[in-house]
Amino acid sequence: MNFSLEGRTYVVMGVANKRSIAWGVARSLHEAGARLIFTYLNDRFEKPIKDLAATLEGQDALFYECDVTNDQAVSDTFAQIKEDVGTIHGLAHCIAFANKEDLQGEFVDTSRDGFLLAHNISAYSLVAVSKAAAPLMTDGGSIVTLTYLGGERVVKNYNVMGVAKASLDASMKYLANDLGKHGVRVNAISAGPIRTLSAKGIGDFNSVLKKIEEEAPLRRTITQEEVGDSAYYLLSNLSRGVTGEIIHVDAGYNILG
Ligand code: NDP
Ligand code: N5H
Repeated sequence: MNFSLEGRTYVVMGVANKRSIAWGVARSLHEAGARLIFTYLNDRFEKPIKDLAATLEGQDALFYECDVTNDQAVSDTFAQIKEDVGTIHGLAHCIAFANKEDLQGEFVDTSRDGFLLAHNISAYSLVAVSKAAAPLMTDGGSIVTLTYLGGERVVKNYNVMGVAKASLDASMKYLANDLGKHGVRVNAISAGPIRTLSAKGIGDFNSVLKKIEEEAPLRRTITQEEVGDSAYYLLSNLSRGVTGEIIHVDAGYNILG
């Protein structure tokens, strides 16, 4: 079995900084020899991501601005990628957003706008991006998204994001069914809590991490690198028989009742 991703090209969406899960994915793919394409929200994030990517030795990365709420931006981005590199072999979707006020208190208080915003950025974006990216996967391909246990069961404060993740999980399965006939697989990784920019400022995050350390089967939290390596598996031929699946990379926490 050849574990190398040499000669293969992957799009990584959602690197905000070195703590991002997307950055863990990028590093695992880079170590396996892949060529990387990064997308970022707007020009505010262009320099930070370019500086970060410059630390990947020998990596000849490409960069595109892509706000996933903008249909034109999504189709323009993948049209440009097609022109610049031709075929891609996979894509990592590591994007989510909800208003801060909707990530505390009670879900019943969620506004219509807050609900739609969270679903637009965190769930519909996978559909839009998959539709634009799949035609570039002419040798077959693999798409991976990032989800969380709060989409499967009620987790305190996750609220509207839990409902958006349930939509993301179902979207992933319907996409897997549609795109399978074109040789494109679609899967999700359900990551355990990791301290990232998104998690910053969220009350009680320390106690969430402490509970995992006390109760998860492995008695510890997980890292960006561990999510990255599972994404590498899902984005490579090692997982060629797997689609429509959610892999929990959470030290086993989800099996607890
Ligand atoms: P980060 O804050 O590092 O990443 C979130 C990313 O979403 C940022 O890069 C941000 O881009 C991007 N984003 C937000 N809105 C848009 C938009 N309109 N268009 C394009 N990009 C956008 O956090 P994480 O690494 O934690 O999050 C990555 C994924 O992992 C998310 O789906 C999250 O729900 C999931 N996850 C995280 C867990 C955790 O504990 N951290 C646990 C389980 C799942 P920019 O920086 O340019 O604003
Ligand atoms: C149960 C929990 C803790 C409570 C809920 C956390 C939900 C987090 C997800 C979203 C994506 C966070 C979010 O949208 C934050 C924004 O309102 C403010 N932050 C930003 O705008 C920063 C600058 C940018 C970079 O962030 C984004 N997203 O663009 C869940 C935790 C135990 C696990 C967790 C943290 C899950 C998850 O999905 O991220």
